[in-house]
Amino acid sequence: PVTIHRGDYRPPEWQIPDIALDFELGIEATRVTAALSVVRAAAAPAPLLLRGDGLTPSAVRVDGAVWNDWRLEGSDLIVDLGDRQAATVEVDAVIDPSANTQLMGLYASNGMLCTQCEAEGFRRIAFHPDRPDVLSRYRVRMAGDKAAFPILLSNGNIIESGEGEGGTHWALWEDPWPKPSYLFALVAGDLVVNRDRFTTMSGRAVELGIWVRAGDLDRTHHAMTALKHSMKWDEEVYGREYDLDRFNIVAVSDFNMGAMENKGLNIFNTRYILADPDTATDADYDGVEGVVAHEYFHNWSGNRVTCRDWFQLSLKEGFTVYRDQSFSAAMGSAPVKRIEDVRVLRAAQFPEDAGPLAHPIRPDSYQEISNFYTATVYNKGAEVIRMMATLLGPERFRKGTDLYFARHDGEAATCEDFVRAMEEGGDIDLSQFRRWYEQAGTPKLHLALAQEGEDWFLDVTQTVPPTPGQDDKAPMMMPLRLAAFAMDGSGAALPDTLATLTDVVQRIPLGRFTARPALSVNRGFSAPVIVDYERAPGELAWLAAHDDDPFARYEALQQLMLDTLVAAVSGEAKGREAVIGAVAQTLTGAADDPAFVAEAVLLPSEAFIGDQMVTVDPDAIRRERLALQAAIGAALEREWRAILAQAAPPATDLTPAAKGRRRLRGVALAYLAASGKGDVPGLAFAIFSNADGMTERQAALATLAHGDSDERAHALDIFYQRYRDNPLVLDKWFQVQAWSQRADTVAAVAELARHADFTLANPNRVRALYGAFAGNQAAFHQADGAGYRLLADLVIALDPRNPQTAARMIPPLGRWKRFDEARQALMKAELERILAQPGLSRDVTEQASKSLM
Ligand code: HT7
Ligand code: ZN
Repeated sequence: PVTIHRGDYRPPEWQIPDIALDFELGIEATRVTAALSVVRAAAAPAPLLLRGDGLTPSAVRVDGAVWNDWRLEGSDLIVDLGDRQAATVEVDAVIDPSANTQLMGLYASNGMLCTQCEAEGFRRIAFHPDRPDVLSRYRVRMAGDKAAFPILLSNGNIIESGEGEGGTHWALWEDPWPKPSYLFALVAGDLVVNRDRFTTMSGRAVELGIWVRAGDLDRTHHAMTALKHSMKWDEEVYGREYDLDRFNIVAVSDFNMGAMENKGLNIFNTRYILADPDTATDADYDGVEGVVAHEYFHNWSGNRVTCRDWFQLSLKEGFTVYRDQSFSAAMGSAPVKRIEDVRVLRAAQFPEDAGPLAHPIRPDSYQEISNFYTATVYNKGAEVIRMMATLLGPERFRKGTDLYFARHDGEAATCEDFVRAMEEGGDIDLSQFRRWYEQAGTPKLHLALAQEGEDWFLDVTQTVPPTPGQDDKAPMMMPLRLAAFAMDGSGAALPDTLATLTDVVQRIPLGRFTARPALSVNRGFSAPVIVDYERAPGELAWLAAHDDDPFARYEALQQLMLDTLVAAVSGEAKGREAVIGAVAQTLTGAADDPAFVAEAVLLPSEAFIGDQMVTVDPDAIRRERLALQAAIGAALEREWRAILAQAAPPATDLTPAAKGRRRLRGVALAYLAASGKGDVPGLAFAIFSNADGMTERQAALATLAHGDSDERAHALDIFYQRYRDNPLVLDKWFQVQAWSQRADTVAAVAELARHADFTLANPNRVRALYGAFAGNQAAFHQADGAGYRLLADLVIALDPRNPQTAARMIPPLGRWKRFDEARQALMKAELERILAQPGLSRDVTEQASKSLM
């Protein structure tokens, strides 16, 4: 495969100010005519290069006349326009959406037609440069059978519509805002709409529509509320107003990712639109709110200001994730949201940064851009924006974003443009900070206290580990929030302080203390780093109880648990009583802030425990984590039972307090189950049966799924019978079984893959079973390699159908260096078996071959 390098960027030789697309729609044959008005941008004459993927041109015309001066080079179309400065180039082609199993370009899902063009899907619809720095105004005419496609949607505003011959109809849409091809969208199908209105800050009325299949309308209200909240928030916090008369969202069930921000016509995975209390958990509700916001915010961070090239992806994704995280924090509990975001970062991004697929948030090269929609580009990218916001403070950060939007509106910009706007708007020198865009790897801060009389100091030593292709690293500039407290009750303290790290070794004064203070460091997770600090006895427990920063209290308790678990895995019994005491102490705050308490008392994941070890021992981690869970469950049995004895809030109550109480009940049930008390299966089954909503029902089912009771089989059967016709809920049925801590989970997953309701055609179903399984550390890493074989079999079977989704399953196999020699050999053998398949996609080839390095 060809490697594309960031340094090779050249501006486009032709611009395309206007595009007219004409579609004659059919599920098996859609005729597309693309008329591109091209204008030479380069000084020297160059032929027009139009990318294609799976297209055959049936005719080419230039300025209305048949044109023969063209050729195909691979799948691309080269049109020689001589020394013309401008022309209208028309190309006809026919595509078969029903055969499009990749779900990129124009495809059929449940009888409807829809598109997905980011990153390079437009070239599967029409010949086009298909690069984000070519921006055009689009005029889209579509015609089709009225019975099959009563609704015809595209970007922008509808200009005209009418009836055609033989039961057909047509619509003409126009988008006044120039956009790159990846933001083009079209939907045709039998859909119903939830309509609403929003009046913008300048008083313009915007018609909002959420389009779904008949029967799903009642499940769109939360998404609509989230959309209106997002529109208001972006006006208030960033001064960004919506800029079209309509904003449409369409939900489709077959979708490679979460959603897509096409201008004025977002297309969503149903998973991030449909929610009602009976079928969606509180976490699902939060997911809907966050993704609706994310895609809406792209209207400015991504659409009005887009990316010059795909190396700049984090320009729109990192910034937009930061924006959606801030929005969700404002809609609910900010500390709990921060805990959740950091948990995701540590679970998905830190391992990526420490493995063979590590890359900077602005990568230097790629073979297949779809492989770079990663936790690094998205989530670490958001952390990098967050650090700039922290360094600048809210007012100067807003000045920076105002300048960025004003300066680059209508342009295809770079990460460098963003940083420069922050520097100028925020009046700060970010020269060194730019390393975050260049260097991969999670920085490590080694901390040590120093004392001169009663003056205390913190010595910070920063290292950035080597990553593929980057052996030597320079220190990063980062904000480090910290505080220090006397543990003797004297009240002496260093209040919340922001230090800026720039050097490899740096000393930070902490102030005067008569004895070693408790150190609260990286408060709020001000920098995405790993902190290495030898604590004094009792310090973590003290901080877990007394730190005035909730995130730091959470971190202290997690670290206490982690230290205990890591010691236990290497055969050392320590700290169990301190953990139980700290959990008990934290539970005293349950009535005031149940959501925070639920997060804080949760044990670190098996994967995160593994991340602390030189060689991951999945079996010992499972054993010791279960043992600690059982000990906490038994020691605090009264507390867990008291939490469960209180009535659950009604499922329709979606206030943060109600969600928090349900979350805590789920945690309490899990602890009680771990303690092995005989009545727990019955109790869980009663919660499952009496639940008035999915949060409680799923939590009880997941708890039962770990065990071996009659209630387990019974609950799984009831759940399946009740929801077998609801794909999103049936996904949960697959998922809870793939998460199970039972010893027979590998065999169970293999069996579920043969279930009549399992299909490779639907990415949600694939992720529900195999994505959940690959995250089940002890099962996936079963010593005989059966888990690895199962995942590799999936990749091999899925690749010919959907290479993007197949490639996203590979990273768990690439973590082989973290395991013992026997597992290493088994994992590598599966990667090699994948690579030996004939006709492998570029997506899977890149991920599997890099994973072996
Ligand atoms: N910007 C969107 C990315 C996306 C995507 C990328 C590759 C293949 C399919 C895709 N679907 C959506 C989603 C987002 O970040 O908002
Ligand atoms: Zn995005």
